[in-house]
Amino acid sequence: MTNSLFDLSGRTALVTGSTRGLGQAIAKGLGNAGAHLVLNGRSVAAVETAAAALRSDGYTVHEAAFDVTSETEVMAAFERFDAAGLEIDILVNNAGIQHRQPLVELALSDWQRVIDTNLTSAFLIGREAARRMIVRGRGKIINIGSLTSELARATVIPYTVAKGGVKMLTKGMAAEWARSGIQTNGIGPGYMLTDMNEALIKDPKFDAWVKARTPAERWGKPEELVGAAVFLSSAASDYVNGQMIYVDGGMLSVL
Ligand code: GCO
Repeated sequence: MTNSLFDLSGRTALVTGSTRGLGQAIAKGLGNAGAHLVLNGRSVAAVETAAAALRSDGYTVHEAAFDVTSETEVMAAFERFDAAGLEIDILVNNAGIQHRQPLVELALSDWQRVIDTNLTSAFLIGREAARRMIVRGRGKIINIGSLTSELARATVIPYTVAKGGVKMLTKGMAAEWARSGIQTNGIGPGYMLTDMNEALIKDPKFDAWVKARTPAERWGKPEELVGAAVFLSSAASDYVNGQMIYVDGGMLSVL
């Protein structure tokens, strides 16, 4: 007797920034739970490559290369979904970039780029997805936050501000869309072994700090986000709204 509570069969999941890193791991995990996948990235070639790899493993995969910061491209992508009869049941707003630089040296263009990619994109894509989910009376939206949704780290302030905004956007979406059968929640990854963090992982001092500051005394693996993602994508979370689940080895819980 399998437990259907976490079964995503018959559902289609759009994961932004899913050609690598956390997005790729989350997409594969949702596919393992039965979802059909819509992969996204800015690069057509990277989306094609990631889709081919997942298809060779037996997953049902659609390709949606678009710039998540472009309202025009986001709206055109959803019009293509509509034309193809592709209903996005699950949206994971994962796309994000990092920019490490002291605020006093930061250019406005870099500030804007991080805010646009990490926060505004979740609004743009969430708005298009919700317009359609509301009609159907159901939907799951998962926004990917960060430890920096709660605590600031010097030199990553635009990222911190954006991820703090992701937490409040999650609550805002819940406030407006829960009545329409949409559950919006967030996942806050801890320090994960990703390309984005390569410089930190390779820095012996930073690596030692992460291991000392984290109760689990290690970095997280991208696939360790899958459980929370499947939970928040499934019927198991039908009465959960506006919450952040921190998958951080306990870092946020200790001094
Ligand atoms: C950094 C890291 C962090 C982590 C993650 C922590 O420079 O401190 O990139 O931002 O990636 O977001 O939750």
